[in-house]
Amino acid sequence: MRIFSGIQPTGQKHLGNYIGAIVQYVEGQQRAADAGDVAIFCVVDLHAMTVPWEPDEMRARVYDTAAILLAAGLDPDRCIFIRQSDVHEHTELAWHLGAVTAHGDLNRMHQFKEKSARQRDLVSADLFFYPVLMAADVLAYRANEVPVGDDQRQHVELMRDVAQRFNDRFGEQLVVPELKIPSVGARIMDLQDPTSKMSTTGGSVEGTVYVLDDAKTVEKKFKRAVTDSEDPPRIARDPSKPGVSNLIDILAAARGITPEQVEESLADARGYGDLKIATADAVNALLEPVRERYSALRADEDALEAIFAAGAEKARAITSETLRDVRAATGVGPRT
Ligand code: AQP
Repeated sequence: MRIFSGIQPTGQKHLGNYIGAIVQYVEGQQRAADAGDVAIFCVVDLHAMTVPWEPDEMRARVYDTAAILLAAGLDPDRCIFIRQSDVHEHTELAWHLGAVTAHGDLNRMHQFKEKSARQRDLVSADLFFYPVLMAADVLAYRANEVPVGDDQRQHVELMRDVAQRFNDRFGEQLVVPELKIPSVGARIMDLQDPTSKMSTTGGSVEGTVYVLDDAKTVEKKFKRAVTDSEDPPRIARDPSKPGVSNLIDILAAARGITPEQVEESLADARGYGDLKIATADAVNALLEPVRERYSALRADEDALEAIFAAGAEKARAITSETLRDVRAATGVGPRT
C-alpha cells in the first residue's frame, strides 16, 4: 500500500486543505508504514508556477507549507517528505506521459477552465499541462492510493486513464492508483459563500479559515458564517441549507464523529449560534497544537532544507527505477 499526495505552496493553507488532505496524510503515513510500505508527501513548487507567482516569495511559501505539514504530524522518519523540484524524475515522466495524454482531455479539466478564466495576463501552457505533471508525481512512485479533496477527483481520474493508456501501449509499467477522498469534509465550503469551495485563490478572507489564524480570528469567522433564515432554525444537512450543512461537516470532521452525531448532539440547540460556537471551538482544538508547533519548525530553514535533501534521496531510489523502466519501454535514451 503505497500512498502519494502533493500540496501547493501557494499562500496560506486553509481548513479545506487541512480537513480534505492533511488529516488524511497523517493517517496515511501510519497506514502505509503498517502495511510495510511508505507514503510520499510532496510540496509541489512546480505546480505553483502555473499561476502568477513572486520568485522572491516562492521558497518562503515552500517553507511555510512544509512547517505546517510537519506541525500537523508528518514525520520525515516515517514517510518520504519532498519538494517536487528536487526530484527531476517528476518532470521527465510528465513528458513521457504527455505523449499518451489527449489534448481534448486536458481541455475538459474544470480546474483549467476556472483558473484560465481568472488569469488577467498569460494563460500559461504549464497551467494546461498541470494534470500531466500531477499524474507524473504519483505514477513515478507507482503509488496505489492518492488522498485528496473532492476538487481533485477529475485530475485523479485523468491520471488513471493516462496510466492505463501508457500500460496498454508500452506494457505494464505503471500502477493505476485509486482515488481516496474523506467521507466527511471532502469539500469544505467558503463560510461567506457556502456554495463555493474554500479556496486559496478564489475565496474571501472572511470566509476562509487559515490553519495559522489565531483562535479569536477563527471564532470571529465562524460567528459571521452565512447560514439561512429558516424559522425555527433547523440544524440539519440539506441541499437547500449549504451554510448549515457545511458547519455540520466541519464540526463532524474536527471532532472525528459523523454528521448524524452532530445533528443529534445539537438537537436541543436554541439556534445557529450554538452550532457556530461549537464548530469554532472544535476547529480551534484541532488547529491549536499545529499553530503551537509551527513557529519553531518554520524558524529553522536549514533544518527544513536538510529534511528535503534526505527526502529527495529516498524518493530518487524509487523514481529512478520507474524512469529506467519507462525509458526502456518507450525506447528513449541509451541502451540498458
Ligand atoms: N475546500 C476544500 N475542501 C476539501 N479539500 C480541499 N482541498 C483544497 N480545497 C479544499 C484539498 O487540499 C489539497 C491541497 O490543495 P492544493 O495543492 O490545490 O492547494 P491550494 O492551492 O492551497 O488549494 P486550493 O484552495 O484548492 O487552491 P485553489 O482553489 O486556489 O486551487 C488537495 O488535496 C485538495 O483537494
